[in-house]
Amino acid sequence: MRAIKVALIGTKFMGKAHANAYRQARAFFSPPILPVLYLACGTNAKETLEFAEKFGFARYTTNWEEALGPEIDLVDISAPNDLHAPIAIAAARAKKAVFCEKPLARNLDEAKEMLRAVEEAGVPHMVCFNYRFFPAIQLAKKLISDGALGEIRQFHTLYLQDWGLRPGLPLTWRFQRDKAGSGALGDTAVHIVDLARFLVGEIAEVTGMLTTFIPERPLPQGGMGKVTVDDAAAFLARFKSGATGIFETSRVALGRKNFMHLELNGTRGSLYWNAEDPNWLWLYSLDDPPHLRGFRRILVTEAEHPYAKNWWPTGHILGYEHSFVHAVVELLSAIHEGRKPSPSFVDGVRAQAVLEAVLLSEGSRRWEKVPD
Ligand code: SOE
Repeated sequence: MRAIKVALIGTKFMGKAHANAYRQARAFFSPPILPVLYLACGTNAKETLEFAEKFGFARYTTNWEEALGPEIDLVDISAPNDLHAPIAIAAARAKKAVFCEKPLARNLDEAKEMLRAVEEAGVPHMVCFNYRFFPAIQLAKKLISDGALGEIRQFHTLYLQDWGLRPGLPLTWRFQRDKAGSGALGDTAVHIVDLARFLVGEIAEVTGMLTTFIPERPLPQGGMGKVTVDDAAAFLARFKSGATGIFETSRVALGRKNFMHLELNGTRGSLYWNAEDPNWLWLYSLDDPPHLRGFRRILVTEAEHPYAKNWWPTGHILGYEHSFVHAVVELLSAIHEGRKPSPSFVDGVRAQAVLEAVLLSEGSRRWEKVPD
């Protein structure tokens, strides 16, 4: 059984989600390649040691360049957005497989540079758009691909959170353009843009609106610092297929925690899903006899459903962390089979191109084409 040594850079929210995913992938999916938690990289030595001990990494460091060492096979980038490009480019040049958190980069140029680096190096590359890997989203994809919804006409999506309202929340990297690239646009809208591409298809043009409701936040050293990114983003989209899309995201929508809602309306059926209740997929189908038509909810935990048989008996539901396990299984399987993992850096660039067009339209107050 082949094993690959993983260097994980980032020990906060995403670092925990990824470390947990490698451990659970081994335990529940017996992947063809076994991930070995080899090196944990963080910024604070004490915290990184604790993280390494909790998750079972062989070594830890506060110098991410140690991830380029000869013993490492896979570099997992779960660090803030401004580190995605330098780490991915260096890892590619060191011939490592690269698994990068979303958004791929802070902007389109940086994303393209990262794609060039991994393609020139010929290394496996994947972006962690984890929401694709909820069983219900995989089932939705299958229904759409099988034509169960007919032609998709409309895509409506909200991704609302309210952590940005936490009293006294300091000016962290997520609120600084030079570190994050954008605010809710690149942090949460990027997920629903990826799901739109996954479920409906490529987006041709957009027109958008970005808003910063809270213009400054406390600095750790005291005083206030200027917020240089959006708290909320909303945009309209026309897909290349002719379908229409309405997107909205916010990190200051009071009362909404991780409220991602997707709805697709087709000519033969419609479906909707919500990330806060992720085991249910709601479906309306003209294939049902007229007297039985209505949105019905499917509990996506049957053995026949994606991933479900690897976990628990039917009805024993899954959660947020399982989407990362499934993403890791896809990465390991793709590496084993010698094929491109999906979604790859190409998907990361395509999503970044949509965000770039929204940013452009905010300035131009016009519809903007999504660059190819
Ligand atoms: C914050 O908005 C955040 O942690 C995102 O960065 C994640 O991608 C999302 O899954 C949960 O919310």
